[in-house]
Amino acid sequence: MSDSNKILITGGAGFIGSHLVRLMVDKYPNYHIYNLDALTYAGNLENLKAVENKDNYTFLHGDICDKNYLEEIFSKYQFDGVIHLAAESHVDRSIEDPDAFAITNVIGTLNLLNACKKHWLDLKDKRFYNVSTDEVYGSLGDTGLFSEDTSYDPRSPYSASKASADHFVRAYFHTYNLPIVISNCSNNYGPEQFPEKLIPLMINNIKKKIELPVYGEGTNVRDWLWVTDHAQAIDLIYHQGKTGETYNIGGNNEWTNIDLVKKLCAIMDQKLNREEGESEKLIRFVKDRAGHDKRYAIDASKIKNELGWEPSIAFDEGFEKTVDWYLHNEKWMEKIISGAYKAYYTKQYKNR
Ligand code: NAD
Ligand code: TDX
Repeated sequence: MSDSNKILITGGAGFIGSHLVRLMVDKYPNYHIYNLDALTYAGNLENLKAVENKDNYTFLHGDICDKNYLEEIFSKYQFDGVIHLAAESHVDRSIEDPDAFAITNVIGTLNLLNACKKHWLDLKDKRFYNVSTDEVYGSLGDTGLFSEDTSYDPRSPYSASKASADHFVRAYFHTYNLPIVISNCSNNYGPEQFPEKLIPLMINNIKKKIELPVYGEGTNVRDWLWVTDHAQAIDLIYHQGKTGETYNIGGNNEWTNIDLVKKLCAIMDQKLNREEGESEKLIRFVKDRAGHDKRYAIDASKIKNELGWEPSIAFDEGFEKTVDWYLHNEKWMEKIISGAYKAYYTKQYKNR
């Protein structure tokens, strides 16, 4: 699958999407990368400044729920491949408003599948890649790992919507031979993540000496992966993954939330010349997330053995780079914090 050269990336103005768009535009000057994004609260064109004037990049402002718009761009541009990341991505929001997740994540994905099915009369060298999450597998106990054979057991409205999308994608492979591939990845961290997510939220709060809301007892475990490593895995799977297959992607890097937040506090104390232990005093154990999955952890041996992918950087290095990025990009953060997000965050926090 190496000769596809007109690739539609959806959700390219979001956190992972913008890393992927930049990687693909730079790495493949002979490809044309089309970025379709609705610019919801989570979309941010500032993340794409480095590529916005490149000849092999086009931004398409549109909604994957708008079938007419999809028809228009599929007719006009004749894409060879789709890498689908556009989604409502935040679990807490899915608990408050599940419908938005069903609409974008399920119906939006279905619309894209239908557009591919209609326009790809010759399926040779075509590919629909669905970027999914480890959360579709449910919640682990103290031991064990999610493999590609783990049964789906989604527990939040977010993960239910992502699981449903994955099922539709596989159904289009089996029913219509649509050449698909899926990956399920663990928690990403790095620059340009929307500050509703744990790490950038905590960095911002520590910096401003605002309380640090740790859900429940902070014992839930997540497996963290450097976002560029995820983008590189997507590139590899898009080009070399086997049609119809699923690949798990993970960092082999499990942390309890409380240990992660304490590590962040320690790094930030040093960087901000604060007394050792000062930021930790901001930690508050707040009401738990409803249905909070206990532990996620990925067995990434398939992608390692079959495609040769492994995380490229150690967590300490990636974590420090992440902190530095947010500390050096205050304007990026302030623009988001002072916008519509402020009202959402204040409301969330008051409810806890
Ligand atoms: P994000 O919330 O940062 O970005 C989502 C992007 O999708 C935004 O730019 C937004 O404007 C766009 N979008 C939303 N609804 C849209 C619509 N209807 N039409 C067009 N565009 C729309 O999300 P992210 O963290 O970058 O996640 C990207 C994808 O990767 C998602 O599918 C998510 O489920 C998956 N994923 C994320 C993680 C993670 O840790 N963040 C881990 C595994 C998988
Ligand atoms: O304020 C907080 N306090 C807290 O304790 C927030 C925002 C989160 N948490 C906890 C909940 C989780 O156990 O931290 C952990 C990480 O939370 P999030 O950053 O909201 O991520 P998570 O719910 O694990 O989901 C993420 O990883 C998988 C992404 O948002 C998903 O899109 C992805 O699929």
